[in-house]
Amino acid sequence: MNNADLIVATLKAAGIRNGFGIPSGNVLPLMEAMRRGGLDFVLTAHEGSAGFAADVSGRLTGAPGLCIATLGPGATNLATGVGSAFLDRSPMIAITCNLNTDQLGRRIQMWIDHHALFRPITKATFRLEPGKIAETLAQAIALTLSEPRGPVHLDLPEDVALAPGNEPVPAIAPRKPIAPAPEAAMARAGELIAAAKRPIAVIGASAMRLADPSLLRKVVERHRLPFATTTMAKGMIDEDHPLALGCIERARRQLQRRLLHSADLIVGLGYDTVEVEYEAWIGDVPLLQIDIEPVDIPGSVKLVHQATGDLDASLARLAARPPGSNTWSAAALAAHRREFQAALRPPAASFTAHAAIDAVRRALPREGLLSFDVGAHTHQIASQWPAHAPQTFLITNGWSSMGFGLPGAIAAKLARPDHPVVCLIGDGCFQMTCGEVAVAKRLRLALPIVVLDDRWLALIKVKQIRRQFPFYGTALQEEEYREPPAHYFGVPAVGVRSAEALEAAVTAGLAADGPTVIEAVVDSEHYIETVYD
Ligand SMILES: Cc1ncc(C[n+]2csc(CCOP(=O)(O)OP(=O)(O)O)c2C)c(N)n1
Ligand SMILES: [Mg+2]
Repeated sequence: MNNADLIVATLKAAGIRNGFGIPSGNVLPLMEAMRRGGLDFVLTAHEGSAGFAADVSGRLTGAPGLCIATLGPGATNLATGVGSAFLDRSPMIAITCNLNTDQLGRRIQMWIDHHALFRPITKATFRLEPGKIAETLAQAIALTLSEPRGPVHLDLPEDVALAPGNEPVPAIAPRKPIAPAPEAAMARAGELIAAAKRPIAVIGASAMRLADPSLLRKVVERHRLPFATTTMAKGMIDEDHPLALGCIERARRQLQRRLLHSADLIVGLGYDTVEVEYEAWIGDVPLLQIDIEPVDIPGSVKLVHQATGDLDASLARLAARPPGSNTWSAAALAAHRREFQAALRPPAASFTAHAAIDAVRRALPREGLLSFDVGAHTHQIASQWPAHAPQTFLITNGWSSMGFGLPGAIAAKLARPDHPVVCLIGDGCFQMTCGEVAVAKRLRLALPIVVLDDRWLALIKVKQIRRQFPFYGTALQEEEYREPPAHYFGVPAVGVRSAEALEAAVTAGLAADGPTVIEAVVDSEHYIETVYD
């Protein structure tokens, strides 16, 4: 057994089943240990994708996601995905395989200081050293899984990987919850909710990591609290719930703001300001914040109270408090939902982006997972897509990097092979990550990859319009649309020009024995109305 075998045995003991990355010679000892030890190495087309895939694995499996890269350019590519796990708070072990110890710091091909690179985007960065491998790994795993979760980077010099590993595999410590909020703070929170006449709960990204997500539903039902969510928290409570108001600060956000401004108390439940800062939308409405750490707000936000501590514990306490008697009527909430959903779908004779998104939703069963990407389509999807369960709506909104959707979908399908998974991305994002189509093919994943082909970096185009800049540098395709090639890397590709054809293609793609690229040629002109309202 060498140190690489010890690392692999420890990662497996932590529940990790695969690792994403791209090798070099320096990575080979670790990859060989993975092969021998039965920890699958998944070759990606780009290290950034390996990072995004590991981020999603971490969210879905409960074990840290694992990504692996070589030194220098491998590490800088990987950093884009590691940053996602950092701002979006996913558990992740990111390993860079380095030169031999005596070469570190010298002017040698590809060398850079990995610790300096990863320090600002990880919870910690460690060098793996002989005699301290087990201890360092145990510490890294405990750290990445503790709240707030986030990536830990490990640097592995090649000579260390190959040296005999005579340490025992360490015990993996059970996850320790953070301290609960003080009883008095929760009592005060309960009183404020009970006294409010028009309270609205806004569920945020910390709630994605609840051990028991059903506590959210218990809280809103107990207090009859209408609830909205941020983009990442969609599905934490089924959006078909009669108290659901939908997503805030995305498409048709003015409509949502109007309702939020009519509240007399906003109750932030696990609201992480990394997705959208409170001052962007809260106005003068008083804020009650219930989260795992003190809220980040400027003086203009009227914070009336905050309860900081383990979110499961806080919600369990709130769900047990006496209910209040607010004045919301079910009819008013239903009318708001109808108005919001109608406004997202302006009528048009053409095949619109919103019609395409609805067609994909119809084709994906309720329990299916969606992984999507960053652009105007993100806003539209976040507002109009009904999400029915936790962990079915996969996006980065803290890091907000293009390129998340396709590797995220691949990782989701690996983590949930029995669930239908669809990837839905913009054409700009597809151009950035289309090499990953070959990865899905190699893994034989039944994965429809729907590209919203609107020929623009539409989100930036909309911003050009709003700011009265001429269009420049935002067109992806200037010539007439031509049908896609028969295949990308052996993956069949089809072009569709109607909602019916798209729905049929996604249904067929879900039943196929490998991925399908479906290019939906859409008219996204309505984004100027819906996305930037
Ligand atoms: C890595 C990265 N580069 C640039 C951006 C800025 N950006 C946000 S959305 C977007 C356009 C995305 O285009 P596309 O995938 O076609 O989606 P659309 O806006 O057309 O729906 C850009 C360039 C980003 N978020 N991430
Ligand atoms: Mg586009």
